[in-house]
Amino acid sequence: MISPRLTPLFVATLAVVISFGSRPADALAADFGDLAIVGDSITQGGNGHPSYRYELFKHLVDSGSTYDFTGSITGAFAFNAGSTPNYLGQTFDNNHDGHWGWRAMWENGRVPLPTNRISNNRGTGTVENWTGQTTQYKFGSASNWVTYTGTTYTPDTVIAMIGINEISISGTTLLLSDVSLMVDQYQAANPNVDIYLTSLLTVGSGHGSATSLNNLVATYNPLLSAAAPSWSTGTSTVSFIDVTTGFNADAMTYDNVHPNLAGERFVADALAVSLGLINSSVLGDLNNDSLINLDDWIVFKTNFTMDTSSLTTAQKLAAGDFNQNDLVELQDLIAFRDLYDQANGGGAFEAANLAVPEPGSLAILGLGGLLILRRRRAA
Ligand SMILES: [Ca+2]
Ligand SMILES: [Ca+2]
Ligand SMILES: [Ca+2]
Repeated sequence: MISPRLTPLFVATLAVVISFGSRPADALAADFGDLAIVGDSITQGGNGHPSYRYELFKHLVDSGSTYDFTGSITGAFAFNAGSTPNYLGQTFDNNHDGHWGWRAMWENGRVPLPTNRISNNRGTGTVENWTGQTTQYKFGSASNWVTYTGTTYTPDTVIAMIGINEISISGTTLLLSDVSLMVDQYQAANPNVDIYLTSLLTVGSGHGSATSLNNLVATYNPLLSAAAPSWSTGTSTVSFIDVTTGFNADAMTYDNVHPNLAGERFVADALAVSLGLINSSVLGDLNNDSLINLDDWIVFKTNFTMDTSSLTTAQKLAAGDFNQNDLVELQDLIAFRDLYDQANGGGAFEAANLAVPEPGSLAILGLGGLLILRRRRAA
């Protein structure tokens, strides 16, 4: 039994992040061109939460990547994105195709968009409308065609997280088919488009259908992972990105479905690693030699208690402020321990006797921190 304090969110975050682990350590700035992030409410944001797109924006800025967020919608559900301050002098470009409450079956036009799903800045149209391939879409019924008059774009890159609103209705096979159709439509708009399909996030235990939904998600994500590469063409690469392993929906959502700040960062960090935006392939590799070992512990100890408030997101992670709370502290130490154990085997951190803080650190950790470490040892 692990107490809640022993399972901080970012430990899980980093656990999944290092599982990607195949990017060259120097992969940084990339050119994403016109970048459409597509999905549902988790992608649109609202209720004062800007969505993971804002945290991904910071990674794009940090890495010096070129991109233009593009999409048929600007802003959050009900225009309530919360606070999205400029980052390193750059403004958050809130263009996207995240549609609050929508389903893949509507976005690809297979099923008419219900008339009650367009209010509060939820958008209109279909992928084929957004990408300028047609101007008509079915609205309310299969016989009621209306004209799309919104923004159009030709994406160079698509990131899509879609399906949680329909997986219990469609089942995994039909959902996969609907996502495949969306891929076809984006490839028709631009034969050279790069498409990243993310796993679906789980929902929190307080959700009324948590067990059945999470079972469906657990079935669906591997299916998507297996299918996505097969949808690549000679000029268009389709990839799967796991943003779910380690996602703790109880702790990382504000309503059992939509990510809170920790959840937004979790998703964005997983995306950033997979997209090659973070400087090391291995989080916790503080000296950037692609290994997690004693040398990194030495760096971590040196950085302990560092104020990282003036650093970029990437720099915070590189300094050991894994939870990005502007301080390298106990929670980061616990995260480092788990990263170390993942790289070197369960219990490796304790076996190396690295957990003994130096005298100066003892005072900083305080009694609570020591108790946590001791309890962990006894567990
Ligand atoms: Ca834009
Ligand atoms: Ca290292
Ligand atoms: Ca920290």
